[in-house]
Amino acid sequence: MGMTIAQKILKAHLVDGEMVVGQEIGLKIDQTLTQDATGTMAYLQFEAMGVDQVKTERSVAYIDHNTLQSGFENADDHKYIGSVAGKHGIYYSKAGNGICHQVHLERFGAPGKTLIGSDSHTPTGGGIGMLAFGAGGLDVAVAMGGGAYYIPTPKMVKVYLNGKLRPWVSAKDIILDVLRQMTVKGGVGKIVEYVGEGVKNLSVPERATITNMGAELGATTSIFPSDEVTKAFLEAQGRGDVWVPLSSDPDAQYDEEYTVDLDMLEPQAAKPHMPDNVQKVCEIGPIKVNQCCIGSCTNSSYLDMMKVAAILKGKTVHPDVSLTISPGSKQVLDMLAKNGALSDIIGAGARILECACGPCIGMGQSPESGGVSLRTFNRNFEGRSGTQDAKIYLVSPETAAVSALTGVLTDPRTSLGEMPEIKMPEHFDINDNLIVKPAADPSSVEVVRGPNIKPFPLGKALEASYSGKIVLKTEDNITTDHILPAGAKLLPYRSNVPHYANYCFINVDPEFPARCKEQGGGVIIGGTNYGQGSSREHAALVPLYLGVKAVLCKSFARIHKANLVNSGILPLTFADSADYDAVNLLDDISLPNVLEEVKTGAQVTVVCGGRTFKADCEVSERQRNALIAGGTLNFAKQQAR
Ligand code: MIC
Ligand code: SF4
Repeated sequence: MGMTIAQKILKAHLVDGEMVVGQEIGLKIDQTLTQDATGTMAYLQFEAMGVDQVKTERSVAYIDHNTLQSGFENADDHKYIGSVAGKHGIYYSKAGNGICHQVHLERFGAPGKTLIGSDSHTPTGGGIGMLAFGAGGLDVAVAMGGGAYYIPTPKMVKVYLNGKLRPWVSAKDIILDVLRQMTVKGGVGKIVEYVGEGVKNLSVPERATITNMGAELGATTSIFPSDEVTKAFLEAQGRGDVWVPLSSDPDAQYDEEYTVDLDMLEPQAAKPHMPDNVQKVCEIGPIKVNQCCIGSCTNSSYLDMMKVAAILKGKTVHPDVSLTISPGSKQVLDMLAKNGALSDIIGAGARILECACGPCIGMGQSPESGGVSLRTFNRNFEGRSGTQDAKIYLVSPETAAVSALTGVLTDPRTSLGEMPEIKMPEHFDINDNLIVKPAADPSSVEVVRGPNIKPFPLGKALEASYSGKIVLKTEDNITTDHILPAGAKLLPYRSNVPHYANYCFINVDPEFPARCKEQGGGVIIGGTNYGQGSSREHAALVPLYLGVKAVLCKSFARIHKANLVNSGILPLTFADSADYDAVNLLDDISLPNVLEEVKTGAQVTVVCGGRTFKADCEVSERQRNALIAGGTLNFAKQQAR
């Protein structure tokens, strides 16, 4: 039987298990990446493993999230990451060099290779035919140490792209349409592949916009073929030697299929507060806009920025709108500066921000109270911008730039006539002077740990039975931003779990941290798709620190579930989702036979609110052992003994 692109790469990297849908497989990982908001934990865990030099072909540590440095904390984190990188064979991309996914695509990614990154948008690499996964920091640490990365064998989804995009319609509109069709839960346990004649009409950065936002589908990852377009991109980056062709076999089997007719597609927007709440821009109508933000790992390529510059050239941003621009990398910004496009952007009145995540993760530029902000980003979860009642719409760079001029949400086809044509450059300007190579003599490097860097919590071995209280009951689609908000005020504490713990679920139930402390922890109840969004393992480590022993919900998002297991928190799902309605905050809850049940893979008996019912603990053998030991690191230590 023929294979899909992803199956070919999976097979070439398979080191454990069998590729049977749902069964766990272990993969050899060629490359890793971290960013600073998850990196400190990943490197503390890597250090705890006692491995001297990374065993991957390439590992890169990026500084792109916490670049505000409003106190010593972030700068200390950067110093720690830089020194740990130098000592252990990891390349270090300094603050200012750009957003991890954009820079990795430009300078390191390679078709046919595997990549895991401690950031959920790592699948951006699928734009050049790389099999790239978002993962928790511990999984990245293990991969750096040469260990396999484990995932349940995914189902395969085909998205057929027909035809060619019309002027003013862009890659962002394609992925927004896929989100409309598949929803934010539609990709869980699946790899999404883009095929069809429409593919050849999309450049690598456009493909990367699409694979990037595959994270919002909940997909394991997304991937494009590696073809002549990929080759030209890599050659233009001076890296033609890493190109290999890759495509699916004609008789490859897919579990699901979707179609997007590119020539029929119109500009789309994801309305507040979910990326799948998608409607055509022309149907939403001319709502008043207060802010437009262009950038983020989804839409900050040279191509995107050149389009924006061409739209803004010679015009002025509407008096009521604040327009921010954050180019994705130093390469992009440098090229805009050299060819004059930066001047067109500045001249129109845009505010130029650093090449970093910035407003996407609430590091500044929070909108005004109740403000409407159009963003080219990938997430519009409530409160993520830093303003709880702001209304965030996710749109293409074209829609954002045109609306910044008109002051209202505007279908870009309607106002400016002909779309300026932007060509991919034959050569990108290459200057890697912000990427520090690992030290030639690792023993000479001293790892620097600032006072904000606190040890990470470790789980406790599972006991025969458990009893406690329900400390929180939540609804469907709880995001990791709900579990642990980010933003300018809290991101500085990513290396300080005890302090960060005071903000756990703060926007859902402000009493949660105090309640956990009072009860000595307990069990969290959730609805469907619990833990969607970011890969931040803090969303597991902090509840662990607060004594949470289990999360019992209707279903989990993939990365968060893996992070719970890694930290030794039981991921349980209601066998009968009707039981969800019968459990309430502060009910007594016990798992009278949990150790035996987890050991044998039986359903877990739950006694709560005077009723007895069953929950599933759907994990692999490997994960079972980790849960029994109280987390993956504990289990690894036991095995080492
Ligand atoms: C995000 O977009 O939410 C982040 C910030 O990049 C996260 C990682 C983090 O929380 O540090 C992600 O997507 O994984
Ligand atoms: Fe950074 Fe935003 Fe991309 Fe996350 S989604 S990596 S915060 S730019």
